[in-house]
Amino acid sequence: MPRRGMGIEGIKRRNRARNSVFVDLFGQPPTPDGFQYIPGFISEDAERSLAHTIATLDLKEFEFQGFKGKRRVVSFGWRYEFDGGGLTRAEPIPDFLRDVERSAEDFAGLPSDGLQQVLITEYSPGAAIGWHKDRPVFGTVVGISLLSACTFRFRRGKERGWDRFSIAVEPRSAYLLDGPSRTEWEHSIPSVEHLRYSLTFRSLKQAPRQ
Ligand SMILES: O=C(O)CCC(=O)C(=O)O
Repeated sequence: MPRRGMGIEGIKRRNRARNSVFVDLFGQPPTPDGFQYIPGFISEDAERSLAHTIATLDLKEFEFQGFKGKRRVVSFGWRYEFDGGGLTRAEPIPDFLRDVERSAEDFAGLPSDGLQQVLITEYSPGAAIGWHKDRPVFGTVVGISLLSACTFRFRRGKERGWDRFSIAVEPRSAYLLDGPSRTEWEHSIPSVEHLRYSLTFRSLKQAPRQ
């Protein structure tokens, strides 16, 4: 599903080179270690087809300890219940996500079925996600964006204040959260202007209870 050409390894090398040039020239804060970004990860056709199917799914308002968020979600493979339920089995990852899942596993350097969970999130205009780290039961995260762009922000506490980094994440792009970008930095997305879907694939770090 990723575009043919230089391949994921080539794109990763190019991005690393671009990031270091960016830092050298403009003195911007460095990209959090373990974070990688690939624009144009999926084609327009794939985006259209994924968005079309996602629009038919039974998405529910995100619930966190009794509060409902403006974004709507559905999980496959596993779901994380924030009311104390923790990690529980969900419907298997459906066939329409299999190609993009394989591509995400390649990007993360994981074997087939190395990403056992996917959360599909719908951000309608005005929806956001606050500062957080993904739950420790999860390992690597690969996020794929559909339909519209957002600002993906990072922050990490230091003695006084925060280290910060942010990047415009475009539709059809993918990002990888691994290493410190996953475990030391928090991330958030401020309110989006236009409808956006994200597919966030995750590996499981801890053996599930069931
Ligand atoms: O929408 C995204 O790309 C990020 C989603 C996210 O941070 C999360 O579900 O924990």
